[in-house]
Amino acid sequence: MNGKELTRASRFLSRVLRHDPGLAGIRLDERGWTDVDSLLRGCRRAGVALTRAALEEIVATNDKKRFALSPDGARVRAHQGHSVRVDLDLEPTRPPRLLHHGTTGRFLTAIMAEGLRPMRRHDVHLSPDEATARRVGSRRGAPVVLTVDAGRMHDDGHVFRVTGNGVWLVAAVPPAYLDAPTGQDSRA
Ligand code: HQG
Repeated sequence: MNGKELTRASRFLSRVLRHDPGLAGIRLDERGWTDVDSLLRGCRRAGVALTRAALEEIVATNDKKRFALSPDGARVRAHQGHSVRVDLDLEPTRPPRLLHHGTTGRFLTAIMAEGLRPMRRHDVHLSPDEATARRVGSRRGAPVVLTVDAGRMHDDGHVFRVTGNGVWLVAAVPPAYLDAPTGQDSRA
């Protein structure tokens, strides 16, 4: 497969493994895993020619390391980002003192008033570094990077988890723990 075909297959896998397993005629188990052989058959039926080798290449080289193979290589799942109900079975973990969330200006007033909400996903996604948050925000327009007082949230009882590819998850971030760049905080 060439780069373009791999990207297309990777996008399709994101949709199937996070949002719509029915597209490939498969099911996810309660932890989000699915059997690789059925997945490859389902992808072929849906018109996305995917071999075992190509899947392994996608898992290894995907820019955000979105997917994981089980240790025996028989199953695969998305690390995070699901809209279908799955329990990723991640341990509650103490976060670093600060985390970051990349968004864009038009959401800022709502976010500073009601906090960060998971919207269509299970959790709010936070990045350990500003550069990653900036990339996330730039998917939707000129990026704005918010700082989250994660250490204080954790001390106040909010539960954080971290995925295998380094994304921090939390149910919501109330506005009191958010900082916007100078001049952009509508509360200021
Ligand atoms: C915004 C991608 C109004 C939030 C990325 C975001 C990430 C609010 C959007 C991962 C709000 C939701 C997640 C509120 C939050 N009012 N807007 N109260 N609270 N928002 O895509 O964090 O490519 O569900 O700021 O790289 O952008 O899929 O979340 O703009 O890692 O692997 O509502 O998805 O990774 O958008 O991105 P999303 P996100 P993948």
